[in-house]
Parts: sequence; structure tokens; C-alpha cells
Amino acid sequence: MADEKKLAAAAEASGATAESIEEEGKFSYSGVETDIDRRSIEKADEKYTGENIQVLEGLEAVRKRPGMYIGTTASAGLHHLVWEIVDNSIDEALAGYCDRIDVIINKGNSITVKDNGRGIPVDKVAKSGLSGVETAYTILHAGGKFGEGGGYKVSGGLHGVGASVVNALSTWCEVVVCRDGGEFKVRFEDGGKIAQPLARVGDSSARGTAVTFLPDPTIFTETQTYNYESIKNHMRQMAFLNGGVRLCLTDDRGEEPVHEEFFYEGGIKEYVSFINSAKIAISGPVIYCSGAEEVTLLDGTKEKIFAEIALQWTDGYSSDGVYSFCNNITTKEGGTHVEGFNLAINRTMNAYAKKAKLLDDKDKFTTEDCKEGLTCVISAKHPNPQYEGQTKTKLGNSEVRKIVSTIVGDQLEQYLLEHPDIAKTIVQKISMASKARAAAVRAREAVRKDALGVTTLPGKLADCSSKIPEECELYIVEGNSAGGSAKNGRDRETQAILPLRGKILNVEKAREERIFKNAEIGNMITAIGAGIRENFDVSKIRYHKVVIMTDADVDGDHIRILLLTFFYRFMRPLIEGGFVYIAQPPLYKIEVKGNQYYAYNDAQLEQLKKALQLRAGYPFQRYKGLGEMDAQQLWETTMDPKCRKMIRITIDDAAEAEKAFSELMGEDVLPRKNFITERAVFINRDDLDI
Ligand code: 0RA
Repeated sequence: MADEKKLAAAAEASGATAESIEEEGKFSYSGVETDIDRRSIEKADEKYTGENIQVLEGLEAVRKRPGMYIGTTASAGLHHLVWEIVDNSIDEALAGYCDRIDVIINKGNSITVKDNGRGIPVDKVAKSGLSGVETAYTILHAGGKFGEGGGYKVSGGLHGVGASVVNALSTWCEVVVCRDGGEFKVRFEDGGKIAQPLARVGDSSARGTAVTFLPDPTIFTETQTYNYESIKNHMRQMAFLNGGVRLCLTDDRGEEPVHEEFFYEGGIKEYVSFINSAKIAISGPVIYCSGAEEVTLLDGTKEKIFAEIALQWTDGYSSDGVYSFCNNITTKEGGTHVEGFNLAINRTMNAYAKKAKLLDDKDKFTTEDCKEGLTCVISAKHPNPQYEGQTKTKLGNSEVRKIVSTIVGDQLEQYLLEHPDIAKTIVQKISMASKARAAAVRAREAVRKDALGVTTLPGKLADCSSKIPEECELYIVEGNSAGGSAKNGRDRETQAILPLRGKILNVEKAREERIFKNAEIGNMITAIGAGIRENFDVSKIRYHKVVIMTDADVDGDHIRILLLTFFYRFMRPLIEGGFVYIAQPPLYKIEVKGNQYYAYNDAQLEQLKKALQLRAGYPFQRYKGLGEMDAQQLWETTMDPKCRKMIRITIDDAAEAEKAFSELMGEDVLPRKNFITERAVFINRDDLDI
């Protein structure tokens, strides 16, 4: 097994997906209601005749500016198409008519999404003059605006751009609906043009909708290949967030089909158990609170807001184990549901601890204290969510604050009163956190003083001369000898080198006071220059690329994961912003007639031997460490921006990443072993371009 694959898998450590650096198009959504959207909606309200030119104009707008609708046309956008279609089926499940959704990755990378719901209506829609199916697939934002009863709702939010967007971005798209005793089929081609209008093609006693589409390669130019792990993670998350719905994934691309099913009767309760599976829970079984409240919308209609919260304390030290969602979409920046939770947990735990004489009347726990070691999933379902924040991932509806706060306040208090032993354990944990906080603040102050002093950059840091962060790179290098080569081989203008001595501290297992006394960690904080944790300010980072460069061996793997854990825990926006990379040094060198050739994996080595027509047994060098390369070689193979390959680390799914980091770095040995064995399967099938 090639070592860089192993590391890619460790990076994929999941939730943290490794992408090749070419993938620059991060998903950033600039708001759902763009001007183009609004125009299209207005058009959709006009009278339509069968072959309507305006329909095509709407879809043409999507094809002209796909980024506006799906964020990016890179890998994330390709996957977004699947989420869109799955969302529609989830809505049908939430309406109570569907309990199974299948996703099939077909040979050739088309996708089928199939549900056992009522089937998209096939009757004519007066406004469009088209059938319900054709309307949904050709008119922007048509979803939910047709059909009787009004029971059907699009989830809205960041997804919810609708099936028509998927159709617009597909080479072809077929929808088969079974309902009313018949099977109906429609086929679109060339970005949504009706190629075969909806027709009854047979009888059927079944009910449901099956959509198959092939993403258009002229739009998704970067990659047309679906990543099994990404789809799997998303479907598992959907199954957790929508308890009782069975989500099934089949990959038909290989020789043998791969099939997995996700079904969690307990929903988010099981989600918390899953995240905590490699941790030690101290508060008994997962605690669950839920409630709904009716609100009257602006147009006078009444809708229910629903919120559920599942929580469990572990013996861990991190205070950022809160995962929040609205309408099944991660709200990365939190928002009113999280604020409501914070208020409730603070109020409830302080009141209980005082009443039970476990806390002095003059003392007070902070919200941070209450959240130490806590894993919590908050899921809100809102008919009209408003999103705010830089990435539009912060829930803004103010009524939600009160709703969540009341639900958690009342039900958690009740739970504590009914379970005094568990309550006591939780209060003790919070109390210890509170005491440690005072000590940590002092230790942290010491580091911050250094970090603020411009003159006190670490002595070991060989800084670059440029002060423009966008062009600056920090190489964090394992070992002093490799550090020496890197210093001599680098581009001094833009590349800084920070050598690390031996292994860095495992921040997953150490308490804050110790962490801040660790010299290597202090050096990294000072060098990057943007603070840590809640004070981390990504706009202050001194380098836009932080590159981890370690040996391609077991120790190197370990140091790499220690560093990733550190960044994940202390500078998460650095990873989220895509500023963290892993260098890819070559594994092999072959010398032929004085020329040097490098191979970065086993397959390349074989290719090279063939291309150079080498006899069997021709000698080659296997690099055991970076230290075996001189400065010139290190530059040519690993650091020169013109020819190096690096892996960029991103986080797809925060809960998944959390679980992976705690499995890899936590106390328990068994989950770590399992993790590595499970990944071994993935390593062979990963489609990373290295
Ligand atoms: C509108 C009305 C009805 C069903 C649906 C939409 C529907 C949409 C999707 C999208 C994916 N799967 C779906 N399944 C159903 C109900 C019409 C009726 O009363 O039968």
C-alpha cells in the first residue's frame, strides 16, 4: 500500500476529505434569492404553453452561472446534485409518505435516486401547461408549488434549489413515476430539454419516484467521478437526522456491487451515540428533548416549528461538541437554535447545582464549562428559515431561540431531578472544567503575550521575506535534518520553514495547561500568528498555505495526524478555510545514465520502469525519510510550486471529523484499531489524484 494513500486515508480521517489542490472552488453560497432566481420565479408565474421558450431561458441561466445555484462546479457541486434530489425524497418522507430512499451510483457515473413515496404528480399543472413532473424538472423553484393538498414542502435552506437545477446541469435525465396504477416516464436531454414528453409506459401497482441523471461533463469539467465515501457520509447523516427513514446506497461501478443501508429508529439520539462511540460517556444514556410550536407566517398560514436536541457528556475536554442543523442542513455558524441551547444549559446547570448544594451561591459556571466534554446534536425544522453569517450557515429566525431554550430548560431540568446520580456526575464534570479554566486562562495569557509581540517569532522559524499572507507558505517539517534541507532548498521569498523536534503533544489527551506549556505548540501558534480557539482570527494568518511535511513512514503518519488534530482543535477555521496542506514527497528514485526520476507511488514506479525500459531487478532507491534528500532534491520533488503535488485538507462533515479524530487520538485503543482496519478497505478504492 502506498504511504501517501495511507495518509490520504488518514486525512480522509473522515469528514476531513483530502482533495487535490486543483480543487479551489469551495462551496460558498451567496444567498438563495439572487436576481436571476427572482426573475425566473416571476417568469414561472406567467402563463406557459407546452414548448415554452422561457422554460429554457430559466434553465439556460442555470447553465450560464452554475456556481450561483450549486456553489461550485468542482467535486462538491457534482455531489450537490445528488443532495438536491435526495432532499426532495426526504421531504416526501417527512410528509409521512415514504420510508425508503435508494441512491445508486451507476456504471458511467450517472446517479439514480428512488423513493417509495406517492410519486410526483403526473397531471397537467394549469400554470405551466406541463405535467407536474415536467414542471418540477423544468421550472426553477417549482418544487412544492404544485400538487393538491399542499402537504408537500421543499426543505429550503441552502439546498432546495430544486430538481430543475439538476436537470439543467445534466446531459440527460429520466424520471419514472409509479402511481395511480401506471408507470410514467419522461426524458430530458441537453440541459433539460424535453426529449420524450411524459407518457404512460405500462401498468404498475407500485408507488414512488425514480430519477436518473448524468451530470454534464461540459459543466463539471474538473471531475465527473462520484466519491463513494462522500455520498455514504451524507446519506448516513440524513438517516440520523430523519430517524425512521431507510437510506440505501449501492455502488454499481465495480465488478461487484457495493451496498450499504442506513436506518436509525432513534434518529439524533443514535447520532450522538455514534459520535461518542470512541469516547467514554459519563452521563448515562443519551438525553433527548423535543418539542414543536405553531407560528403564524406573514401570509397568515400556520406552520409548525420543530426542534429536537440529543446530548451526552463524555470525559473529554473539548467544548465544541455541539452540532446544529436546520432542515437537515448543517448550520456551521450556529445561530438562534444554538443560542437557545446555550442559554438553557447555562441556566439549568447553574440552578440545579445551586439547589443541590453542589455549587456555592457566589460561584457560577460559564456556558463553556457546561459544554466541556459534551456532545450535542440540535436539529430544527422550520418552514421559513432565514440564514445569516459569512457563509449563510447561521440560523437567524429569532423565535427559535426561545423555543429551543424552553424545550431544553424544561426537559433537562426534569431529567436531572429524576436522575440525581447522573446529575451529580455531570455537575462534578462541569465543576472540574470550571476550576481548570482558571488555570488555563493563566497559561493561555502567557502564550498570548508571546504571540502578540511581533519581535518574538520562534527562533527555530526560518521565515520568508514576503509579508503578503496570500503568497506565503509555512512548511512544518519533521526533524531537524529535513528542516535543514528544507531551509536551504526553499524559495526564501515565499516559503518559511518551521522544524519540529520529535513528536508534538497529543492535544486530544492533554489538558489545556499542559498544551500551552508545550514549546512546539507555542511555536506554531506564534508563527501562524492568528491566535487560537474562539480567539482565532483567520484574517490574521501569516501564511495562506500551511504545509505539513513529514516522512512517508509510520512515525510520519503519526506526526501528521497529531498536527491535524492540533489544527482541528485549536485553529479549526484554518482547516475549514482550506489553508492546510500535506506535502507529497516521492517514495522512489531511479537513476538512469545520470538522470534522476521520481515516483510518488507504486503504480508510478511500475510505469517508470516500463517507460525507461529497465531490466527486471534494476536498482532503485526507496526513500525512508525526507532527510535522505538533499536541499536540491527536496525542492525539485516536493516544494517547487511548479511541479509539487499536495493534498488539501477540508472538512465535509464536522461530526464525522470529530468522530474520526477522537477514534484516532483518544484513550480507547479498540476503536483506533477498528478505524485503521475499516479504512484499509477504503484505501484501495479511493480515487484521489495524487
Ligand atoms: C407534490 C405532491 C405530491 C407528491 C409529491 C409532490 C412528490 C414529490 C417528490 C419528489 C421526490 N419524490 C417525490 N414524491 C412525491 C402528492 C400528490 C398526491 O396527492 O398524490
